[in-house]
Amino acid sequence: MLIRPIDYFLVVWFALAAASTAYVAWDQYRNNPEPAVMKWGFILVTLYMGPLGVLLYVLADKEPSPGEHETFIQALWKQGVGSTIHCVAGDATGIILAAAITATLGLPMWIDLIVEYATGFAFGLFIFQSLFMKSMMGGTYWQNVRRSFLPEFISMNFMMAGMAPTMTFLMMGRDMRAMEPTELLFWGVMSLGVIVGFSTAYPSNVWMVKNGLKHGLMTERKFGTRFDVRHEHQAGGHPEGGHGMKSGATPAQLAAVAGVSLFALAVGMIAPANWVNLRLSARDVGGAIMPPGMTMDRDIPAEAMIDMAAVNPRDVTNDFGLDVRGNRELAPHMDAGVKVFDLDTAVIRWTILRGVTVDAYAFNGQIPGPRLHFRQGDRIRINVRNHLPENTTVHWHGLILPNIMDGPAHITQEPIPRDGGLYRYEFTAVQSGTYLYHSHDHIDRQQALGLYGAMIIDPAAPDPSLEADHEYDVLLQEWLLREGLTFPAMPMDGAQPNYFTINGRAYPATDRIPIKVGETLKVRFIGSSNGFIHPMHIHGGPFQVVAIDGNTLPSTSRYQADTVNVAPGQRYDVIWTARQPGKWLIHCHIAHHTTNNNVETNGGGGLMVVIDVT
Ligand SMILES: [Cu+2]
Repeated sequence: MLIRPIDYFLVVWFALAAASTAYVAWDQYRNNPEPAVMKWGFILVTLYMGPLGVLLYVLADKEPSPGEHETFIQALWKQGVGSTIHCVAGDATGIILAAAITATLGLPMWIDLIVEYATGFAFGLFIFQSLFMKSMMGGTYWQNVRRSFLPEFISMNFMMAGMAPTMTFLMMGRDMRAMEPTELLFWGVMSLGVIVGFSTAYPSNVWMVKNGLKHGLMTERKFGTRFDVRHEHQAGGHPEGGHGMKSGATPAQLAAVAGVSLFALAVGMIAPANWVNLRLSARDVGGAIMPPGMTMDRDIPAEAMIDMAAVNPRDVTNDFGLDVRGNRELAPHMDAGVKVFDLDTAVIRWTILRGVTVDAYAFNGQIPGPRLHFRQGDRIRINVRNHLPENTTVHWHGLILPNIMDGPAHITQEPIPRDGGLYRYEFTAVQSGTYLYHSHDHIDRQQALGLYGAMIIDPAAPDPSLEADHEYDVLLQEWLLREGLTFPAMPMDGAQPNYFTINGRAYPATDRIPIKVGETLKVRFIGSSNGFIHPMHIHGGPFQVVAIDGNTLPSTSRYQADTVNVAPGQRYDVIWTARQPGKWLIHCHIAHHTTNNNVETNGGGGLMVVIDVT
């Protein structure tokens, strides 16, 4: 599933790479007179470098017309290309194979890099250089290994000096799908790594070809083949003595170049550890996409990344539009005198505003979760089934109940396993008033992604002083929506919210509350928000605060106010009287919280609801 713009680019890139490779392979075998090892070199490099491989091939190596290959390839820059192709084809193949295997094994990034270097070097030296080049170089296999060691070492070092930091920074960057070989992005990073590695290895290859330390491009016209355009004595390879590898480089020059190559390698492998945490592995964080602007340094633990990561759009099981509301009252079924509620968690796509959706964690496919409404004295059972991609629990905020039913993960219970785990919460409601339930496992992530709902408990004996003509619940939440992905909003760098909802909607998609002049409206403010305090204000005159955190205030303690600071976890029950006709607002008084992505639409956004008084 393609979830980011880069994914579409990569599909195009790899389609081009496939077409490029097919063209080079076809043209090499059909039209180009050179040894098989170079044909394979160009084919592999084009697979990794896509259209750039074709570019190098036609500019430096493809015979312009029959019989011209020998002269066409003579320029030193072309010989350098040939030599680098040769190195990159072998080394990169080893590196890519090693990267795919180490990622699958879940090894930390720093071990990855070392294994990749060793494998790339071994592949290049023992297979591509010494084995495939044997007929070019003459001599025995082990003579070739000895002769190729230093040139291969220099070229490999410079290549890895470019490829290693490219891989490190991109794999451990914001989109860590790049660490997973099952993701297109992993292969995209490998391709870019090869391109950068080619560029950093190229200058040393030019120097080595010039000084007879490495082969560049070659022509091979086997007698009797279609490439046999010359006279017989000019055709064929070089049966003895290879290409006359006489080095013009002095030992001092060689030592200096090799030394610098080693230094470049060390910098490329080690320096990135200043910025990214190389102790992490694909298994720790692979696949996580981090919010833009998040501080990612070398100390940041995998757990922090997982908690702040985007909801994976591939986990979404259902998609809801503006026609579906949250906070819908859930009817219990009775089981031997117990009121039984069923709550199911899942990942859904939820519309908070026309054209704006979030990927959310939800109870029963709604944000907020269903309204659990029962009576003081009721025996309650709540079956929580977990279909999230992670463990969860539920806490019944403010209730007096047995400790084992309280919900904190690893403290009073083992978390409910992902992919279908079940936990039965059962208790008797001894209190009454406005309460909430919410996740108590990785709350910072799960509650911020939507795992919360209202619990309304009617008093055993009705209290007319708490009643009003109308009731409205206000469940608050913040969202972080960037680049089409939903991240849990937190008061943390890069995780600050940009959308705000009341009952799962941002103004102007929030409800309108119709009432008549002289009628009363009971608003239950519920601090279901995860990390932000909202000073909630009602226009059109003061309200009376009648209950705080579910506790009814005695009549002497009730007070008039027009703003209450609703902190996470708090509840305020207030009764407001419609004194004048018109449109009266309920809104948060942090002005930024009444915008959508910092845009004001139709007079506001976010935490705003209109009371329509007629
Ligand atoms: Cu606010």
